[in-house]
Amino acid sequence: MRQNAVIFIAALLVLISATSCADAKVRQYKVKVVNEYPHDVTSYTQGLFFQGDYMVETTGQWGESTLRKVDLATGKAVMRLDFNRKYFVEGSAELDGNIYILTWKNKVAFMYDASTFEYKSTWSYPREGWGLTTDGRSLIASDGSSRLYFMDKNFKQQKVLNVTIDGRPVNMLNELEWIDGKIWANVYMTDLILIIDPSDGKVEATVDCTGLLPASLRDKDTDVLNGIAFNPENGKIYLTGKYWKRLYEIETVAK
Ligand SMILES: [Ca+2]
Repeated sequence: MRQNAVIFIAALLVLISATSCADAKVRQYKVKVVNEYPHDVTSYTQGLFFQGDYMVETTGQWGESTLRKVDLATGKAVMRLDFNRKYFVEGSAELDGNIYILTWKNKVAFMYDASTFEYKSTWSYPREGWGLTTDGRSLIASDGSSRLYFMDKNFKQQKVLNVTIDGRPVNMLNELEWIDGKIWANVYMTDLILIIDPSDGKVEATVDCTGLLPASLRDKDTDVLNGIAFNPENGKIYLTGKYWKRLYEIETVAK
């Protein structure tokens, strides 16, 4: 697995560097840290989005899966739900007053009331759940492939978007966030985020997050970048990772 991951990342970097020559339209950004906040190191971040001034986060792993409403300044949960250890929770998004939550391999998705965290429904789900976001009308999900699945709020599939750079598919799309009419997607096991045009799946820009979490804040448990949240009320963008000690407000700058 680890060897496959290294090969995959190497191939991806070759693809992106080749693309930057072949297709000048793919813009390349890096990140500038504007603010940093504490992040719960027990949080294996899978889903991240804003609800008013609060961050909502879903976390994965068997026996560690949670839904949390988090105070940004302290990183502490003001509301928290713990899932039965038979569920490995993945991405999450809020649509029309409900929070939708995917699971990795359980083939179910959950729906909770967004303000009370009251359980509402369990839906059958046809594939692995990875990331989830919404454009305000559809749920948009990844499954670790290069495809993004658009579904209505009853999980009825509306369309499948194939994500490509220079005509070639980009696999391992993970955590998602709808930002200003574009889809931002983490590429799993890399420091790379893609900015995707939802109309045709073409990657318009890449955001290189290398070095975002400094070595001084990493330890043996620190895992990969995963977690993108946008606060539409102030336009701020936040990033974190699995078991990271920090959550960052960032801006993109040309590379
Ligand atoms: Ca997100």
